[in-house]
Parts: sequence; C-alpha cells; structure tokens
Amino acid sequence: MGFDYAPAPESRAIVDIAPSYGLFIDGEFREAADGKVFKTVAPATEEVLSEVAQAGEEDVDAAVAAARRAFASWSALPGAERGKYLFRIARVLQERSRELAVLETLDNGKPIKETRDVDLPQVAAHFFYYAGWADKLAHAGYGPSPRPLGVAGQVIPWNFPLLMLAWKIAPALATGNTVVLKPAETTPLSALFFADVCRRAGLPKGVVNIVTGDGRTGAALVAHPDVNKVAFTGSTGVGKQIARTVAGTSKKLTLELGGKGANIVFDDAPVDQAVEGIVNGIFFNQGQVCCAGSRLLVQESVRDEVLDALKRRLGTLRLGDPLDKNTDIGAINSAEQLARITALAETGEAEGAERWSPACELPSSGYWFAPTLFTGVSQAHTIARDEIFGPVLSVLTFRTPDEAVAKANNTPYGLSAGIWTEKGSRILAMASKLRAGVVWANTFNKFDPTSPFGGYKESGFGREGGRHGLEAYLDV
Ligand code: TXE
Repeated sequence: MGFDYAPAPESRAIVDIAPSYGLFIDGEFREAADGKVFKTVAPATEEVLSEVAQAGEEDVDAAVAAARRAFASWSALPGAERGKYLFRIARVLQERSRELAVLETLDNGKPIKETRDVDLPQVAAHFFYYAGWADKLAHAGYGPSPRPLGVAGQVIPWNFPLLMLAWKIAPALATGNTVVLKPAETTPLSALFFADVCRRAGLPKGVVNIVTGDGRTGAALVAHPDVNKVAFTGSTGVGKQIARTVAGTSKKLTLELGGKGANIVFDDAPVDQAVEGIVNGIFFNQGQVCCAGSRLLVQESVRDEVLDALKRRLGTLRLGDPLDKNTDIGAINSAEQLARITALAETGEAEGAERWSPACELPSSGYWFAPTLFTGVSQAHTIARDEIFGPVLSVLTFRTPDEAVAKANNTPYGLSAGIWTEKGSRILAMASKLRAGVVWANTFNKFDPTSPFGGYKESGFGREGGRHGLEAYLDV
C-alpha cells in the first residue's frame, strides 16, 4: 500500500481574470488617455486572456506626477511605518499566492510547480526582507538620514514577471522612493494583480503606479524628466539604448541584462548530482533565464558519461500543460521568442554543431520548443556566444581548470557560472577568476533576497538584492 497521489492540473478557475484592465495610477485603475489597448495571450494555448490598456506619454506623465506627489509624504514616513506597509504587502501576497501562481503560469507559460514553489515564495521573501530593512537604514552605515532618490521608473521583462517586480519595488519602497513600473507587454497581468494587492495592503495612493504597454511606454518612462532613477531588466540592446537616454541627465541607472552562463563540470563531480544541476541550469523556465547555465563545460575525461546520463534524464522530462503539477517544461513566452530560439538553433545546425532532443510530442497550439542539446560546439559558434534564452544547451569540453576559466570568461557577458567538483580549494580558486556576478558551487539557479545579484561586462551594472540592492535607491 502506498499513497494514491495523482495531482490534477491546477484549476484556472481559482483566478478571476477580467476581460479588460486599466492602468494603475494614483491608486485607481483607469483607461489610457487615448483609449488604446493590447491583448495578452496564454502562450500555452494562444487563448486571449484579457485586454490591457496601452499607456501613452500622457499616461506616463500622469503616473510620474502621481508618484511625485506621493513622494513627499512617503519619504517622510518613519522607516518603521514604511516597513509595516511592506510587511502587509508580503502577507497579502502570501494569502493570494495560489491565485497569483495560476495567473503567472497562464500569462507566462511557465510550469505551475515553478510559479508555486519558486516565483511566489521568492516574491514574498523579497518584500519581507526589505520590509525588515526599512527601519534600519539609519544604523547601516549610510549616515544618519540616507536619502531616497525620488521617483523610480522601472522597466521589467516577461521571464519572471512578478519576481522582477518584487526585486525592483521592494527595495525602492523600503528606502522611501515612489515607483512607476512598466511590466512587459506579454505578461502584464500579475503586475496588475499586484496593484490590487497594494490597495488591499492600504498603501497610500501614488506610491506604486503600474503603466502597461510596450517598448514605447518603457521609452517614455525612462526619458521622463521627473524620473530620478531608472532600473531596467531586459535585453542588452534595449539596455544600451536606455543608457544612452539616461546619459547626460542626473538620473541614476541600474541595468540587468543578458547572460551566457557556463556550468563547469569536473571529473570528480558526482554525475547524477551534476546532471540535475545542468538540467535545472538550462531547462528551468524553459531556459528563459538571464543567469541560465546555457553553456555546459564538461571535463573531457567524463564527457561521454555525463552526456549519456544527461540524455537519459532529458528523456524523463514532461513537456505540456503548464497548469499540470507534473509538468517540467512549459511553453515559450511568445511567438517572437519562439522564432528567436528557432532561428538560433538553426544557425547552430548550419554552423555544423550536432543537434539532439529527446523524443517528445509538442502540443498543436501554443509556443513550444523541445529541450535541445548541441554537441560538437566550438567557441566560435554563434550558439556558444549569443544568448538564446530558450531550452537549448551548448556543450563544450575542457581539460584543465585554467582552460575552463578561459572558456567560461570568453563571452561579452558576465552574469553567472556554476562549478561542479568535490574539491573546495578548486571552487575557491575558480570562483575568484570567473568574471561573473554570481558563481554557484554544486548547485545552480539558487536565489535568495539576502544576496546581491547582477552582472559584469555586458550583463549590466548595479546590484539587486541584499544590502547592495538598497544602495541603488539611496543617496548616501
Ligand atoms: O526584450 P526587451 P525582449 C533577452 C533575451 C531575449 C531578448 C529579447 O535574450 O531573447 O532579450 O527579449 C521594454 N525603452 N532578455 O525583446 O525588448 C519591454 O517592453 C524602454 C534578457 O522581450 O528588452 C519590456 O518591458 N523599455 C532578459 C522590457 O523592456 C523598452 C529578460 C524587456 O524587453 C524598450 C528579457 C525601450 N526602447 C529578455 N524596448 C534578462 N536579462 O533577464 C522594450 N522595452
């Protein structure tokens, strides 16, 4: 006798999605001034989930003005009072986490077990963590009265919609700034739900404003003369464009951009454990992760053993309905992203790398891409250099630790790396040579609000998370 446990798909009925949503400005939802809207679809089915307001310049202006008005009283509140609001937001997020997980999975396409077990707990943890900082700033070496910057304009991507919102909003509010945030156009719904969470938590109006829209809305926000601080997570191309817009103004800027992380496996690493880490590194969230371990660097002597075990493991991954609690691989977020991944995989083949995927049937509607391995990859190959941002792993080999470091660092990016070895001394020696903002040892894709996160080189600058994350929102 055992447990008869066959989890059913999480019910989408637990979340109430309205046919249309407005912008959240000054504590109220309102239509765009020019009435423009766009549709958001479920990437797993292509079903239209809702129609959302497309904010134009006039709306961005109204949102920034609301944030400016709210700034005077919000920044003057004692830190402990601001902290209470953040604690309340964190608790409401926990209370609503089941609905939010379903909503995020519907709008993004990622498996429910990820939104439920990773995204939502991390979101609440960020608010709890920064709530705890709000009354301690004066004792933290920032001087007796560290000053908030003012109005923060924040633009976030679609891969972790609510978690990126939490990374940006929680430290901004804890330090006394007010916020105008623009979510990505393919995943606006959880940010709008969050607006309602702010209302339920009693947050004063204007402290958080959400303007939905595409890159034009983001560009208007970034360029707005009354925004004091810009925080962006997204593509390196747009990041550079934003840096040009902000140059020559007094705005502060943090950028969290792309990556091409190396997962480095030595011959003394336990193979099964390393394989789990490799799979988590590149197939978590369908590889749409800036710090993904998208390059496997495996020591030559164990290449075949590791690849055999990896292929066996990939054969057990379940791709399909993201609401099914058993699903490992969900849908790609958009048709555009699917086209980008497809084109880069085709380039990999055209340049002579060998492509492999486990047998798996792709659903007939929605945006899907099978887990894919490329072997015979050299450093000159496009798929070894460009961020694919999909479930595609490029396998390279190395002989010595120095060669592994040289190959891992041979990219314009510098966001993440992983090391798999039993030798502690090797971990320490390698970690200091890897040009990456985060180096994991015998694990991968582990996040924690207490740890700063951010990149070297073209992966951006500034840090989010931890005590360093406060500094991005303070004049010390
Ligand atoms: O990103 P964009 P896309 C990488 C990844 C992916 C590629 C393209 O390689 O394949 O970028 O993705 C807003 N001014 N990453 O096109 O366009 C946009 O509306 C201001 C890595 O989706 O950068 C959205 O809210 N804002 C990454 C956000 O920027 C602008 C996460 C991100 O979209 C703008 C996402 C403009 N001119 C993609 N143009 C990571 N680092 O995690 C667009 N936006």
